Amino acid sequence: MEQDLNRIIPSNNIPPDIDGVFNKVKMFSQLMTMYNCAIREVQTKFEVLNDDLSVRNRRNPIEMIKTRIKSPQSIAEKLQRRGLDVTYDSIVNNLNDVAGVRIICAFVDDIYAVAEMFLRQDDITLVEIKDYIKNPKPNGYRSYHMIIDVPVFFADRKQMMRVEVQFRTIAMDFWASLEHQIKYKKSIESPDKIFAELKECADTIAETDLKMMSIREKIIFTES
Ligand code: 0O2
Repeated sequence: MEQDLNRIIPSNNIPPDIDGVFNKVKMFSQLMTMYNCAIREVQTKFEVLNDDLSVRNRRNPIEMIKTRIKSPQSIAEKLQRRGLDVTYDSIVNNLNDVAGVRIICAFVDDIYAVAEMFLRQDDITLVEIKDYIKNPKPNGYRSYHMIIDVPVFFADRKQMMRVEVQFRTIAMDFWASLEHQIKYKKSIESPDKIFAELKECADTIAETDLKMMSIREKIIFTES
């Protein structure tokens, strides 16, 4: 154990407030556990909705659920970018997306239907909606974002925890994943051309999503 600690903090460089440092690390780790619990609550709610809808309609509106906790580095970068302190309180008060749940649907109208059903649950508090499907970003990004508070029952208390839920179609998710990877690549040849091509792809994907929806309508309509 002592050896492990020496690897993290060399013995000739121990900060005078070492207990304070360890206390902060412990509090940060507890906070991340709380966000993880909130993710599990939200994930379960969507799984239940999906199971119920698949029995009723013989079709799963949700194709996939992805979850993530923001990394300590991304948390610090986002706060610093906004000129805010990197502290426990600052994380809780200023960041909406430490806990993230991504709902991937096959069809655009499933996104709105599932989002509405989720919001009807009386323990969910809606904080904000950003509809980047109706109002895409200039780069072509499309997704339906929802910031919500969900109650989590811990050993000694109930606490509302903030979670960002992003809804996308499979195609929008494919696009966003690639765009995200490219954005963080330091050395791209002719980036303007690539971003223009990506914007074109985003528009084609949006058109295709609409066509897929109309094909599905025809299948459902003509099903015996
Ligand atoms: P990561 O790595 O996914 O965590 P807010 O969080 O609401 O206070 P912000 O960040 O402007 O403020 O909110 P917004 O615009 O709703 O974006 C939040 C998240 O949406 C981003 O988180 C991305 O996950 C996703 N997103 C938004 N715009 C784009 C985009 O142009 N391309 C891609 N690929 N994803 C996007 P992070 O923290 O940026 O990243």
